[in-house]
Amino acid sequence: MSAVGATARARERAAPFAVERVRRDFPVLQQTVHGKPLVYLDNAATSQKPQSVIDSLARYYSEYNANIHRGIHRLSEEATRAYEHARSRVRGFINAAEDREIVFVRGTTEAINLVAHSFGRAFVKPRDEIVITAMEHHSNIVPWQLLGEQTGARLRVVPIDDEGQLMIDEIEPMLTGKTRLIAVTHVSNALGTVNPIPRITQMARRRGIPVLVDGAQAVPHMRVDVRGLDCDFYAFSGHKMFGPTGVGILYARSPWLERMPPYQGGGSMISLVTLEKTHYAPPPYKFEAGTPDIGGGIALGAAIDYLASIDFDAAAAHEQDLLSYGAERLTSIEGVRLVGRPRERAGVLSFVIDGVHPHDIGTILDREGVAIRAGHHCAMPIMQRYGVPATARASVAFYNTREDMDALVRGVLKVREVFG
Ligand code: C6P
Repeated sequence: MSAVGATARARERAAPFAVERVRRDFPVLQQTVHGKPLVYLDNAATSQKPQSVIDSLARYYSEYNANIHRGIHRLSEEATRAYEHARSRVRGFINAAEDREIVFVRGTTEAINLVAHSFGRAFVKPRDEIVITAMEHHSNIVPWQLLGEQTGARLRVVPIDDEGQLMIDEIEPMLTGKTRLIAVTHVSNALGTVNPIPRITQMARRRGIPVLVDGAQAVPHMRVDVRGLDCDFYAFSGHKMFGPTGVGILYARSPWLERMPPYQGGGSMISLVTLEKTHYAPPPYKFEAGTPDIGGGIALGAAIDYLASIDFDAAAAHEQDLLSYGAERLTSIEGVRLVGRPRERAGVLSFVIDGVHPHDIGTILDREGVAIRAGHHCAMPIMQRYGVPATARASVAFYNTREDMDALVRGVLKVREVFG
């Protein structure tokens, strides 16, 4: 799904998606809220977890809980094996070349902070420039501002148009001898825009500029191939892709990991410590100080196994159907306006209703059993760009249905009724 045409072709090719069957794998979805069947449309904030992921966590804690890379006893060996197996599953999932390019972190936020600290400390100097875009999540803005304060580097910001598309032609003139990094989201969490990452990496590659991609909102919705994208860094969170909270991934090309200094010091990231000097472990361990979220890492592997067990292309096509159906139905309601109409969209429909604060939309929908997010979505510059304080955001996963979109629309009609 890297272009409109590709999305349309995927839809044509894909077999119908067995949504009712996959819904049974997600225990949370089987409940009522305020006496109504739960309609969970807050997947961009965090996705629900299939039973196999929950079982994987429970199995680790009930059968082989032990610290990893340290013990020589059986449980520790078993936990280490399972954790490293999960690393391999992640490598395959994003088509990285080697396991050592996969660094376990807490989530997208920590992954980007790791690069800002480590890459930033080693390679960014006063008056250097980091290029970001106007549609970034705060996680891909604030770490670069902090780096700027510490180093004297400055940010250049690629603007977006009224539809919520990146103004791609503005990028090339921004790239100069001072540009140290381009940091760009793959999919906007507030608008749903899918950005043309290969075009950006092509421009960057010609000038030897590395590219970091925030993949938090992409991995749950499309096949990601880091080598196909040709990016240097790719960050994502386990909890948005049907895995647990507390674990995420930084992919980095191994030459960078070799050259970058450690982010944090402590246990596990060393090969030899004397009171005078420390020799670091090779990547990825150099960047994994302290005891990680072992159960979480293993369960992230289980989430990838789950995704491998469903027809992912059919799931993606099903989501596209939900988004176009939902967009059409919502915009047919008087006073409802979508914020962002990108050519290619994933996951998210952001909207506002004339004269109603998005928080009121969220509250009324909740009484109908419909869970959405209302607010600035940790993307305040986007709200400023569109001159709104907040939006209501419905975000889908493959387990949502057209009936869920109908429930959303019924709820929005109720909002209109209440507010006249
Ligand atoms: N967006 C949302 O409701 P963490 O919190 O580290 O797992 O992910 C941060 C993050 C980074 N980039 C993008 C594009 C994101 O969407 C998010 C998380 C959630 O939109 C919570 S604010």
